[in-house]
Amino acid sequence: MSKTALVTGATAGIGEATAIEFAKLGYNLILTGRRKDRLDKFKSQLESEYKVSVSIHAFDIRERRQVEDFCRNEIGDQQIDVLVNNAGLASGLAPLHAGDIEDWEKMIDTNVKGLLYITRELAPRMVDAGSGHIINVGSIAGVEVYPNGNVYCATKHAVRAISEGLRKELYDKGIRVTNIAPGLVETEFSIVRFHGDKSRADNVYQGMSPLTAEDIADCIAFVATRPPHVNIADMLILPSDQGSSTQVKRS
Ligand code: NDP
Ligand code: 8X3
Repeated sequence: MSKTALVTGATAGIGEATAIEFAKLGYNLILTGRRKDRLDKFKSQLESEYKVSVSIHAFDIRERRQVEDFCRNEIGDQQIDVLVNNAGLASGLAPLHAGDIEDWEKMIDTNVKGLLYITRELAPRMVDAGSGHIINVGSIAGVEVYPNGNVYCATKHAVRAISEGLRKELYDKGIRVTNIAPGLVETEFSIVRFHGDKSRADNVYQGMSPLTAEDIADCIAFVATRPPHVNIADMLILPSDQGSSTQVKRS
């Protein structure tokens, strides 16, 4: 029987590329994001190209009731083999003493609370089934802190801590947990971070070769397809041009 992967934030970037990788592997898909028009188009594309079943669900992962409704009423008691907690964002890049509190709330509510809401709903099914894999998309920002990244880095440190906690609580229940920590990946991430300022976003990747969403999707598919006795607990993936959060070689 085909396996099922649930990918949050599948309307763009890493989540979209991950859904394609799982479709290539023959997984049925449950995809989420807020932009329903993108989900509609993506479902048709995946079903016609890869002949897998795709169910799409548009909701805001920051809204606990919407997450609960999705998990309890929309997907029913379906078994989830792989949960990819990918939905997330950075909003703003400013010193904390000049930070925008609305930016902070968006990041904390999405990257930390949203991830917790959905995991709290779906992890018990994995425990009952005695199998499953939770793959959390963290960041190099969860490993080191860079100036002006304060709250974003705090959320990704939280993702890493949550991943480690989950792993220690679930390893003896047949469930694997992985923290994926990418460096610079060119997606809509920087456009969102700079509130739609495309030229400022382009500058982030100027003169260097960033990772692509497909590079990270490839790593996620790799960790998900290891033999059952192998759990890749943590994976840091950097562009070759990046030495650390603050060290980037540019031509
Ligand atoms: P994108 O902006 O391209 O994609 C973000 C995805 O998250 C979209 O599908 C978006 O969907 C979804 N999302 C954001 N907010 C919400 C919300 N409130 N409710 C539901 N879905 C939401 O960025 P990336 O693909 O780069 O980012 C994916 C993950 O990777 C994030 O967690 C990010 O922090 C992490 N990451 C990114 C890196 C990078 O350099 N790009 C590096 C390291 C980690 P929609 O807007 O339709 O709701
Ligand atoms: C996204 C990469 O370097 O902007 O998590 O934090 S970075």
